[in-house]
Amino acid sequence: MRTRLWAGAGALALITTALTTIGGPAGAAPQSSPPVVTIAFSGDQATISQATMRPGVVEFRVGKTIVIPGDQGGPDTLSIIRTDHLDQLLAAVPGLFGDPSDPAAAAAAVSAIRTIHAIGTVYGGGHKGMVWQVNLPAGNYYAIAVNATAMGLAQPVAFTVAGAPRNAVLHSTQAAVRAVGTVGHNHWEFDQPGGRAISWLRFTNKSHELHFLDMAGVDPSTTNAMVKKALNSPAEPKFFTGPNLNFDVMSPGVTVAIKAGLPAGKYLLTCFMPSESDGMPHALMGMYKLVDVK
Ligand SMILES: [Cu+2]
Repeated sequence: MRTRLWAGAGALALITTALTTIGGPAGAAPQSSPPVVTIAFSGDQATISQATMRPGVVEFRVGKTIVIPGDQGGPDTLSIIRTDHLDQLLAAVPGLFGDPSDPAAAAAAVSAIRTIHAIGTVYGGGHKGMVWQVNLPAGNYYAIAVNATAMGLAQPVAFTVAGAPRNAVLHSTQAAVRAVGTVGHNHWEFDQPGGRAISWLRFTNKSHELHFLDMAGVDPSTTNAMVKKALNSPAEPKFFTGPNLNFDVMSPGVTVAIKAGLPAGKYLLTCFMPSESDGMPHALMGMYKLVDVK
């Protein structure tokens, strides 16, 4: 299985953007609807529909994104990052992309991810069509195509969160995914109380490392042994069925509500961010889980 780091570049064969654009019924309306903020690209410049907003829940919608050229290229993701050290953060990103079986590259990945963790907070991100809500505290922010910007192909856009706090309640959800564990020992939890069809999914990073969420439909016959074998093989596994939710990197302590109509079936949860312990992609350290969506 080909692994991905900072979920934007690669794995395009698995991406079905339609999945993330299908919304279910609105469900219970929040006490006050959050501002809807569109992030997109115009040429090589990221854009945002409002440059200032008050602290509280914001609903982000991803419009046109930048396309990275080449065999491993394709449409990039747009992420929301709070930092006072953008240049330093971007300079660390290429360090994530080495071959983890090379000790020098693994050490570089450890250094890179620790730097990014220390100087920024990432509030998620996604491909074109992705919609999510997140509670933003006051601070200096950027909407940024992380991979393209680190490659010199794109420019981020700054925005500011300041003023009196607003509503802090996220959209109601029908299921929850949590990344939990200590550094080097991350795993997934999933629950769908009541078994109602999923139109919004809650994703919480309760761990101490950064993670992205890759939730891919798999054949009902897929077993943990088959996943483990695939993770240790360069070949593409045959168990993927098509539906795929890719939600980009999120820092510890962050919770989002993602608008995603997930058809019932078996799914594989993975994350391939390099570990702060040894630079290995989390999934290869056991951060994968098969779950049944009702
Ligand atoms: Cu991870």
